[in-house]
Amino acid sequence: MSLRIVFALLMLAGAAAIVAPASVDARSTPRCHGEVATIIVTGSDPVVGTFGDDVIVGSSGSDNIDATQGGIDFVCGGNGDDLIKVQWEGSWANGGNGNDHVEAWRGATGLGGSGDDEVWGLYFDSVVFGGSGNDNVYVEEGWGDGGSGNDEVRGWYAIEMLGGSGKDFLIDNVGSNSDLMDCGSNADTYFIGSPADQVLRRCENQGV
Ligand SMILES: [Ca+2]
Ligand SMILES: [Ca+2]
Ligand SMILES: [Ca+2]
Repeated sequence: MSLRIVFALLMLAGAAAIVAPASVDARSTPRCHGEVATIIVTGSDPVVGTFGDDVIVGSSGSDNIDATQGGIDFVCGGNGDDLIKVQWEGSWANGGNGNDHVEAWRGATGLGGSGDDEVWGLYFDSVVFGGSGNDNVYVEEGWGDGGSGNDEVRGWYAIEMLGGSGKDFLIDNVGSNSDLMDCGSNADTYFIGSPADQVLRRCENQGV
């Protein structure tokens, strides 16, 4: 092996040694919904997003995160019982572990994650998911999915309400006009406010 090749190999080894720590750092940077965090919550005080696009990662404790100011925001609550609000289409929030309260406003998407969560889709066209656990999913003129577990899915002018697996209770409130109520697997209970415009699937027991 010539000296030139040995030198080249040593240079390559050196380059690898320099690159390796940087790639480790990139992996360890907190992310939410695939994006690098712009705000990392460290304390217990309420955190308010900016008027621009935010990527907010909660602490391991219970966080209060309000990302309704403006922009397209991603919020990950992580562990703890979190209170999270996001607004506008494209914005996205996931409560993560714990019993979270997630609100998705005006076209945003909200996920409760694991745990027994309360997930609200408010002010038109929001999409909300309870995830695993026994969740309460409330949807106003949008889409709601209880996911696994025994959930209550309640709609006001909801477009679609899904129970998922588990014994769910789906309530189409008086005056609602859901296109579809699918209670999912297991024996579910449902209540409908206006039967004429309702498509029911896999809903076994009508409540009174
Ligand atoms: Ca959480
Ligand atoms: Ca859940
Ligand atoms: Ca369910």
